[in-house]
Amino acid sequence: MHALLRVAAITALAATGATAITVSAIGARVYDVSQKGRAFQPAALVIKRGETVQVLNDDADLLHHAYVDAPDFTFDSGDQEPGEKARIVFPVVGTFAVLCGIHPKMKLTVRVEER
Ligand SMILES: [Cu+2]
Repeated sequence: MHALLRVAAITALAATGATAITVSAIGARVYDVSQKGRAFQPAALVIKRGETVQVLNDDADLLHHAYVDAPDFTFDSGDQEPGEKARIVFPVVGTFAVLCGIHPKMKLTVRVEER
């Protein structure tokens, strides 16, 4: 990262808190995924290693609970109340299923490619 950008990232971090760390310090994309109506939308993504998938519980009255359980990568959001977002950073290359612990039919496939 360019030195000026790094300074900007640190300044943003000081100003706005943790959200700025993930976006600015890594400098990688964040992919937003809806869970409305008990379905991940989009249902499939192709991203680069180190990028972030942000799953939002945009259902008004349902809990969701996103998790990944792969041999080389695991993630667990805990219960997501309506309005809550969970950020999943994928550190390894591969194809991963993001599932919901509450709604077994929900599935998001994330293919992570080398940068
Ligand atoms: Cu769910």
